[in-house]
Amino acid sequence: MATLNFFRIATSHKKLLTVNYLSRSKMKVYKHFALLTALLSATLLADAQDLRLNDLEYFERQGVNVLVFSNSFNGGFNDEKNSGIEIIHHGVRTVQGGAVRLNNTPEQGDLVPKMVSRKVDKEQGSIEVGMRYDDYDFDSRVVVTAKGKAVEIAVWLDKPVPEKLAGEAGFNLEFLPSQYWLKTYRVDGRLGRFPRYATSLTTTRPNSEKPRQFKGFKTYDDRGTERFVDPIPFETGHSFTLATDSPERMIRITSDDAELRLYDGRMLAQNGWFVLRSVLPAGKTGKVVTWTVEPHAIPNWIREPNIGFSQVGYMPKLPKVAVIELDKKDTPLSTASLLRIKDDGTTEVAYQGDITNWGPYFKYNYVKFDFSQVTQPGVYCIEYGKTRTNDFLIDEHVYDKITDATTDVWVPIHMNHMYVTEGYRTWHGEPFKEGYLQAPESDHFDLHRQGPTTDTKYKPLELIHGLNVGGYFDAGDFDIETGSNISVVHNFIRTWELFHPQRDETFVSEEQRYVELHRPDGVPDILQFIEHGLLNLLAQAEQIGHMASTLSNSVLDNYHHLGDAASITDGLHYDPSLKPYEVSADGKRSGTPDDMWAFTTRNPGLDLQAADMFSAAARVLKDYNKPLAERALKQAERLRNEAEELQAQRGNRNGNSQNRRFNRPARTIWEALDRNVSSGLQRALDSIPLKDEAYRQRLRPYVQRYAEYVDSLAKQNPYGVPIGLGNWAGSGPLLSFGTTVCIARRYFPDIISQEAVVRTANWLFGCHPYHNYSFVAVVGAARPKQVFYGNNRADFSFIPGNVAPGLLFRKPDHFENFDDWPFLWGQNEGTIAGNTQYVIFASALKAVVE
Ligand SMILES: [Ca+2]
Ligand SMILES: [Ca+2]
Ligand SMILES: [Ca+2]
Repeated sequence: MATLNFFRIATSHKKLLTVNYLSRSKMKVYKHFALLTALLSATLLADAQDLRLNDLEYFERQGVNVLVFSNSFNGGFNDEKNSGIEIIHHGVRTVQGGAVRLNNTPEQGDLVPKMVSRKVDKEQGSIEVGMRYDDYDFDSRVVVTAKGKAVEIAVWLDKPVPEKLAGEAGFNLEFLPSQYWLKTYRVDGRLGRFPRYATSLTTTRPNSEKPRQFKGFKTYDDRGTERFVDPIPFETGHSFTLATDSPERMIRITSDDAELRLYDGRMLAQNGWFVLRSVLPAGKTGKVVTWTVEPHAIPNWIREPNIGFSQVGYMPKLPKVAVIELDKKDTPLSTASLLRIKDDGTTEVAYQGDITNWGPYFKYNYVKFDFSQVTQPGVYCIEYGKTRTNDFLIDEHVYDKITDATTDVWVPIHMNHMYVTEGYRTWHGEPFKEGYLQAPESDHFDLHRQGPTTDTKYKPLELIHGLNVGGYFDAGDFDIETGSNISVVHNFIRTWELFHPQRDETFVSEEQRYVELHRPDGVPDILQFIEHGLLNLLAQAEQIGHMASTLSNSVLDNYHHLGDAASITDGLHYDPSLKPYEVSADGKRSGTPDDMWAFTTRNPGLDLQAADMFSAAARVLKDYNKPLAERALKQAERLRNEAEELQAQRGNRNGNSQNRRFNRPARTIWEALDRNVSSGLQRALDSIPLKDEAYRQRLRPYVQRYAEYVDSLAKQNPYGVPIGLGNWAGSGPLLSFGTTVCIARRYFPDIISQEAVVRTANWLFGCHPYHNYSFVAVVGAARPKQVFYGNNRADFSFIPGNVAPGLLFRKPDHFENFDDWPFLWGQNEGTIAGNTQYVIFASALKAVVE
């Protein structure tokens, strides 16, 4: 966010006082003195303000929210760094993970407690949460009670810690590294500074002492030592003040009955947080650990207004409305200004207009500033009170390049089984040279499963030839999700058929398994992208006989790989007759069980989805690559016949009807529209070029109904787009909405307004809650997000063209998108299906506004 002007005034009275007395005129001094007096007396009042339990069942005082299991741990990936006791400190969720945990620095894959009860006692001002570890038959309770400006956190045990967990179970609280590193702390009077880099001490201990991990998987490769790495605290004591140099992050934690130990979670995992913990005493029951936690509150803190606008800018003729997010204690101003930045660097007021009220939405209040009447091309910024935005363009060409980074950079970097290079830089070598093994019956850590039969001719762990070709890395990980890859090819086909983009900026040689960015090779890239996706999916159909559910990692310790995709596995065939880490004399096999697996349980619904895509791909590729088109057609027909037969046998024909929408007869399009116009309209619109005028007329009332839905969104939230409240932010439904609106506008401009068309783009490019950075690392944005959960996230970087899921909702009323911490996938991970969906949306937007 931009500079916190108000906060600066409110926090540095002393400094201001000195500077002002010395350097300003008497009048100014008087004004400042009056202001400071007002602030200081307000401060005294605010000091009397204690943490109280509010109606949303969290502890609140101005600038501080303490949440107690408003968000509980879910089994998805276990520790998602989004749960337990959390603190939202001056608007930023900097503390989470408060719970009884079994590790010094828990990571993804470590066990999390199940919340078995949550009792809110308004009278006492306390929340009690019951926690359980089924694996160890271990129950505990945490009681959080407001005590003045602090909360007391107490751990209660009705039975002692199980013997196996004695010395391991403790109460943990985690602090966001990017908000604490380089800040100072004080421990029992000693000073220190949070490290920017993970460099504290560790020890190793026998694996037998390691608390069990998720489903018995191991997050680490012990290289045959049979020992795991355990971090050692870098500070211990009874009284901690964190961020003594930073009022907005300062927090004091004390405990009389337990030692506090401070660990660096990044020692084990780049996404680790700073962890403060107290080990639970062995053999004791009752109140076993008590902490007092006091987050500092800046007196009368009011959050800086967040002026949402499009960082890509605005086309002159299109509507231009900024949405300004305000603290509920903030008083809305009556006007805002649009400033024009002239060629000599000075600014002038281009427009001053009224602020209109939208109203409250979750924890903030929203007003709008409409500057649509400014149409003169130029460089502008918005000024609202003391807050001034960065600059942006009003220009005819602002959308010209909005797909380029995604198609030229993000997509080719995610091509699997290829060497990918850009200028001097190699993004990755050729991954998975040893191919894929038949998955044995297994559960999986990335939500997959191999059933008791393989549904193939292969024995468990037998090599399935020919699968290491084509396909796209899923997202921030490197597996091939078949469903996603089918969507990807569909998305490229749709892009091609709707827009015929001839752009050629990528050299792709399937023969050389080589991709070079920014080197044209005479072939439109989209055709090569379709071909590359198709190659893997066809190999699945041909080699396995049907579609695999996924091609994924076999061991958890290489699933969280960060770095060159070619080094995830050793490239050698796994040979169980060799010892782990041993390589055969011919250098082709190893005893390291790192080969990827193909999960092959047959799903006729997925086969039908693939069959539809194969038919469409054959249509598109018939002139460009005839042999491949013929293979696709052959598999389409075979898979369709077999899948229909299988479904008939299994008697669940209707269960998968939804997968067949793409090629469905018109009769069912109307059915789909009658059922749900907002989800059915996109496919119906896609058919318009193939149909007659009567079809278009029949569609009209549905488009009218859709327009009513679009209008209703503007009443649901200030941004007028669908906002997801799930554990993964809502970019998928949002992009689908945006695309439908654009294409509906293309065919029915009298029904769908221009205002509706720009909403999704504006949201994606910066007009959204929390901050105003573009969720897309897009060319043209003045301020794109700086970190994403891509496969280079450990470098606090991103891959150009990525589209973040965006705004993550945390119950009960908080939205966020971290821009200094990439590791939360629900808000920062771009996926191959989502990003190719973005290519369609952005192409549709460009086409409709031209
Ligand atoms: Ca995945
Ligand atoms: Ca090309
Ligand atoms: Ca291998």
